[in-house]
Order: sequence, then C-alpha cells, then structure tokens
Amino acid sequence: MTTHGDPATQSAAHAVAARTGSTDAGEEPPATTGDDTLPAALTGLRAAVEAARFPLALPSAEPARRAAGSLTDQLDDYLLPRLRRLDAPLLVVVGGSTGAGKSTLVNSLVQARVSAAGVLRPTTRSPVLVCNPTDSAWFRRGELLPGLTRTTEPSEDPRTLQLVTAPALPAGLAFLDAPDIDSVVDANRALAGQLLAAADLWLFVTTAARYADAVPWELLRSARARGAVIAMVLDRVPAEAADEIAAHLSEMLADQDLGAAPLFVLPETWVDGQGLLPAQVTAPLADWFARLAADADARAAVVRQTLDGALAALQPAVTGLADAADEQVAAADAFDERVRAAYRGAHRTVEQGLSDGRLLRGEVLARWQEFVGTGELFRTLEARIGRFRDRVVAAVTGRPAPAAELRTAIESQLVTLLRGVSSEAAENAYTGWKAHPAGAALLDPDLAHPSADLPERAERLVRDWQRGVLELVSVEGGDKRFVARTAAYAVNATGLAVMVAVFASTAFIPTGLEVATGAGTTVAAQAVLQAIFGDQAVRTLANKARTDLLARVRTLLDDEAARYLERTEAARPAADAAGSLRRAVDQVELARHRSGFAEAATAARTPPADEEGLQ
Ligand SMILES: Nc1nc2c(ncn2[C@@H]2O[C@H](COP(=O)(O)OP(=O)(O)OP(=O)(O)O)[C@@H](O)[C@H]2O)c(=O)[nH]1
Ligand SMILES: [Mg+2]
Repeated sequence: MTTHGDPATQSAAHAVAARTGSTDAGEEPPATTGDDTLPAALTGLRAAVEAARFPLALPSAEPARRAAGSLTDQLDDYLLPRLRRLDAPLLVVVGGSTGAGKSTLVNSLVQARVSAAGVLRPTTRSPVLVCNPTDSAWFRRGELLPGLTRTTEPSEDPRTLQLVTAPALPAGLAFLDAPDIDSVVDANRALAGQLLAAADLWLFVTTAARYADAVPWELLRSARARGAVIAMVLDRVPAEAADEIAAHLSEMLADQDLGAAPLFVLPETWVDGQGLLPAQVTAPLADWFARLAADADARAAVVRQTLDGALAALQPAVTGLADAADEQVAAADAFDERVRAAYRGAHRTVEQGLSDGRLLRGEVLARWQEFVGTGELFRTLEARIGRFRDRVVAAVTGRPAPAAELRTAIESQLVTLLRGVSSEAAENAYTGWKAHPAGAALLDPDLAHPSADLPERAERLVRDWQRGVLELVSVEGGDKRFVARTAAYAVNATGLAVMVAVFASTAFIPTGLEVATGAGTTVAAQAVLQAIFGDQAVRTLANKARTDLLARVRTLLDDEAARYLERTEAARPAADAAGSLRRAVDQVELARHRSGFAEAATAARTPPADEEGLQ
C-alpha cells in the first residue's frame, strides 16, 4: 500500500481528538447536548420545512422541493437521532462510483464477506451496515435512518437496511456499504445521497480510472460545505502510476479545499478466494480505523464536527427554501394581479359605456323614441316638465308594447356589453398566464372564455337590476311629484326613463347633439330627453341606479375572475411559509450556539497550526 501524505498523521479524527483536550481514551463522551433546546428547535424546523410547498412551476420550485425532501430526510435520518445519542457508534458511510471496490473494501476491513461484491454493475442496491455485535442494538432500534426497514438477509430493495455483525470490527465504529453515487439506477443515486447525509464520516472510494469524474466531486464539495469529516480512498492504482495519480488527486483535493482529508492510496492487487483484499494492502486504512475505534474522544470529535457542520449548513439551505417560498408568493401575486387587471379593465369599459352615451344608440335609442312617441304628441310638447310628464304617462298608458320593447332593448344592449367585456377579460387573463410556464401550468382551455353560464347570468343580472330600478322608483320616487300618480305604468315609465338616463351620460344631461347624432333622432325626442334629464329627481334616481348596476357588474366580473384566482389560491404556498422557515432556522442557530456545540466543533475544526500531528 502506498499512502499519500501519511494519512495516519493527517487524520481528521486525530486532529479533532487532539483539540477536545481529553487524553483519556476510555472516557465516554457526553450522551447528549445536555438540554433539549436544539432538538426542539430542529423539530420546529422540520415542521416548517414539511409545511413549505412549492406548487408553482418556477425554476426554483423543483430544486426547492428536492432540497426540502433532503432536509427532512437528514433531520430524521441523522440530525435528530444523532443529537439524542451523541455516544452512539460512529457511522462510516462508504460511498463512491460503481465498481470502485467499496463492497470489497468493507468486506476486507471487517474480515468477512458481509456485502456482496460482484462484476455486475451496479452490485450493491440496498445498503449493508456492518458493526460489532455489541453495537447492533443501536442500529437495530431504527432511530438512525428510520425510513429503512431493518433486515438480516441480503436484499435488493433500496428501502431496506441489511444489518450484519462482524466481531473483527471493533465496537464504536460501523461501516455502511452504500450503493454507487453515480448510478444509472436513479434509486441508487438518491439513496446514496441520503445515506451520505446520515454519515458521521464519509469514506469516499474512487479508482485510478474514475477519480476525475464530475459526480463524486459535486458530492465532495457539498460534503465539504457541510463540514462533514471525509477520508478518501484511491483504489486499484497501478503501481507504476501510483505517485503521479496520487499527486494529481491530492492537488484536486487541495483545489477543492479538501486538502485536510486523509488520502489512502491502495495499489491494484488480487482478491483472495473470499473476495477479500490482502491484509497488507488494507493495513494503513485498517489501522487508522482501529485507532479511531479505540479513541472515544476522537470519535466524539468526528461526530461533533460532522454534526455541527450539518447543523450550520441548515441556515443557508433553509434560507434558500424561504427565498423559493417568497418567489412562489410573488409569482402567485403577479398572476392574481394579471387577472385582477384584466377584470378591472372590463369593469372600466362598462363604466365608460355608461358614461359616454355609447349605449344610447341603435336599438335602445330607436325603442326610446318609439316609447316616448313620435309625431303629434311631441310636436305639441312644451319644455315644461309638468306637461311633459303627463304626456309620457299618457303615452305609456296607451302604448304598453313600446315599453316592453324598450326594456328588452336595454337588456340586450347591456347583456351584449357584459358578454363582450367578459370575453375580452378572460382572453387577457389567459394570455397573461400563458406567457409564463408556471401560469400556463395552471390553465385549462375553458378559462380562455367566459364561464359557460355567463350569458344566462348576465341576463339575470340585467333583469334583476331593472327590477331594482323599478323598486327604487316606487320607493324613492313614491311621493315625489315626478310620479305623482302611483299607478304601475307611471313607475314603469319613470323606471325606463331612469334606465335611459343611466345610459346617457355622466352629467345626465346629454346634449341633443350627442344623442341625436348616431340615430337621427327627432327634435322632439331630444326635447323629451332634455326635459327628463333636467329633472333633479331623475338625476338622483339615475345615479343610484347606475351605482347599483356597476355593483352588480362588479360581482359578476369578480365571479368570473374567481375562476382564475381560485387556481392561484390552491397553488399558493401556506401563508408566511417563508417567514416560519426563517424563524425556525434562526431558532436552530440560536440553540446551536447556546448549546456550546458550535464553539466546540469550530475549535475542533481549526486546530492551532503548531500542534503535533495536525495540519
Ligand atoms: N483485482 C481486483 N479486483 C477488485 C479489487 N477491488 C474490487 N475488485 C473487484 O471489482 C469488482 C467490483 O467490486 P465491488 O466491491 O463489488 O465494487 P463496488 O464499489 O461495491 O460496486 P457497486 O456495488 O456496484 O457500487 C468485483 O468483482 C471485485 O472483486 C481490487 O483491488 N483488485
Ligand atoms: Mg458494492
């Protein structure tokens, strides 16, 4: 075996052990952090992470969902159980590329064929955990990696954890043989990541042929960022190339700020009949682990370093989730605003239609002229309101049909307008959402059009409004001079006049010209209009009728908009998800520092340069 940079003295375990200040290898490390603030804060954080949702298809959503899944996994698999039992055996997770010789190495280190090694790639699909018989109770209990079903038989099922005991392996140390990290099998890759996140120490196995691959380096970087304790094995190195390759790998490690990780270089060799490597090849690695197993303080220091690194990494990870949750809310708000703007526009168009006289054209105007009568009646009409009133009443009395027609014309004019603005708004909202992938994902084709029953509802709206106007006239105008005669036809006539007034103009006094232009109305009809609109009572009633109509239109359009808004509402992350994530992780940070945990681990990570055996 060739070792590079003498891992025995480079040992992270020894480095951290030296810093704990304890020299008594037999002394047991503290079983817990002493209080439960930190576990409680982590439990709170877990709840916040689990509650956070990223339903809108934004670029940040899928990574956030994955990160949230990994976080809850790591909390369950490792952080919470590890914090509860700081004195539990140290778990070494053996990870790396397929065929690198991980299973062979584990078997060789424990001097038994505990994990199948093979020529078929990938061989290991379900993790195998090997420990000393005295430690097996802890791993069997299932606090660590609780999602994996314990089994004692070899398994292919990635949701199981095969437990094997090996007397040759000292107590206090366990190896977990993981599936490959860069597998063609998705489940392997995901599981390998999950297992590494539950490691106290990563034993990273690569080969002379594979050490420059991208995937391992990605994982190594993330492990480093998390402060995990790492040891590297460069396996199956041809003797003649050992120095060159080892130097290159050391350089790469240093470049990635991983220079402190001990590196073990194992030469290419033959496996024996049992599939085990010759003892002299694995000796340096076996010795390193033996020393670690014998030194409780060193083990505790490794645990603390990895544990604190993982705790410290929560803040940036959770902040990332909170940012993604904020983005979700901002996007949902933007989608809502797009819809609201479209329907606000629709409402405005109706409002304008009611104030610029455009509705008082065509059919409505024609029916109005017919209603108030033509010819003789109006030729003799004087501008005096009293006389005019009598005439209108007389006209209506004798001519019920034109009244009904006028009412129908008003209805259909309004319904047409409402259908038009609803279509336009639906289309605007639709194209607004469609332009964004996350918006498009919320759409279905029906939304491009008004609701199927919109025409019906619009008709009902107008009829209800008309009824409302008549009621208004009979209640409010009941004892006013305008409807001195309280007969139904008078109410009806006044009501229709009020409706026409609503259509006429903001000031309710259209110039004759304004009304006359589109439809060649008669001079008489203009006179009638002017007479009517000059009447304060009509103006007041028209004002109320107009407000009422616009309120009903708003309700109709709100219902239309709701078809969109309920989609964002359903997709909206929980209120203040980001806030609770940030608060929860702040609590964790606070508890981490209060527990003295962070300081101890930081001291362990940064030994003074002059201390013997450290770097
Ligand atoms: N000659 C030789 N063969 C080895 C050595 N290490 C492993 N092998 C063989 O290489 C093959 C793959 O080894 P494994 O231990 O199964 O590799 P692994 O990393 O566990 O592979 P996966 O489980 O697929 O990720 C087996 O046939 C081993 O016998 C070695 O040092 N020398
Ligand atoms: Mg294997």
